[in-house]
Amino acid sequence: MTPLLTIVVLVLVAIAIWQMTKIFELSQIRASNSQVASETDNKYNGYLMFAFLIFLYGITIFSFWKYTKVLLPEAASEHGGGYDSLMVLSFVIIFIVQTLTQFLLHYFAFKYRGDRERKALFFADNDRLEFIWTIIPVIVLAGLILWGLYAWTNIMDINDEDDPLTVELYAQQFNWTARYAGNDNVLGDANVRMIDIDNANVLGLDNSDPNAADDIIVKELHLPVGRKVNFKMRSQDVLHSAYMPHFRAQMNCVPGMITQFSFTPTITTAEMRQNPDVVDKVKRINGIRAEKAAKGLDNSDPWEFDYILLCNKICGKSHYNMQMKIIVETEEEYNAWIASQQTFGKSMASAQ
Ligand SMILES: [Cu+2]
Repeated sequence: MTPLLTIVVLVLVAIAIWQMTKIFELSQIRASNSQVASETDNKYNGYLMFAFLIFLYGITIFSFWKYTKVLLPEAASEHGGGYDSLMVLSFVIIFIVQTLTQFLLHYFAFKYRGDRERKALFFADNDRLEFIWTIIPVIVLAGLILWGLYAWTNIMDINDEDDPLTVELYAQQFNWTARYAGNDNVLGDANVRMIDIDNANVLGLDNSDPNAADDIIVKELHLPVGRKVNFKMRSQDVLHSAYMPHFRAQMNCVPGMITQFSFTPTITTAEMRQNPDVVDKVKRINGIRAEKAAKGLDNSDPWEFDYILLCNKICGKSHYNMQMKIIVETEEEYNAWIASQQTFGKSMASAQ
């Protein structure tokens, strides 16, 4: 309440000062009309244009310096490299065009600042100029769009070639569950209407479907490196979005339908922890955490890098914390882990 009152008082004080200056201005009798800009005003505004340009360039350089380090490390999936190249090229083009056009905009505002001696040149149109500023964006944008479409069709080409692992990602407010298809690599039928919490059937698997018995339901996603994974996404309640930033992957999870995404992880968790960018980031975060620990604050335990699955649709009050750990490991480690997990059939048998 106090901050609100303070803000209200400050706003009222500002309005009072503004009104008082207006009264003061009105009480001044002026010989000349102050509403018309003088030569000094024009010059002053012309140079202010340059000052603003310097401010824009300054804040750009500052942002590069300060925030480049919070960007994601190298892509950990097969398609991620191509995706990153497309993004970098788009950024470079936008950066060059923005730097040039901002300079021209502000320079011309300065060059053609108000001058009583100068008369404006009038011409209706210039075909050559219009052609140039139409054709250049057309070529550049067509190139970007074509490359984008090519990348999109490649990434979204979900098929069963190369013996992919089938994994379901199940979203609900506010957590993720993963389901492996088991030995047959076919997910059993499931429907939210068949959810039976009392019998631990949390994902609503169809008991009568023989494909369901060997399915494995887990709360931590393990993936073998180098093997393609076909994800099938479901949602129990509202729109969620399965976002795996390190693999450059995202797909909406929509109630009532199954959506898909596919990628091949290329870097294990252990290898990614050695990546210089990741090492740097972990060091920085643990520095902050050490400071917190010294002050006796929460969330101050040392942090270790892990891949992560996040929800990227604002789905409710605990959306910010809807996440699941992803572990990319060698084929052997994965096989050992999956063998130690209980199948749906067994967990149902022990629940009854
Ligand atoms: Cu969500």
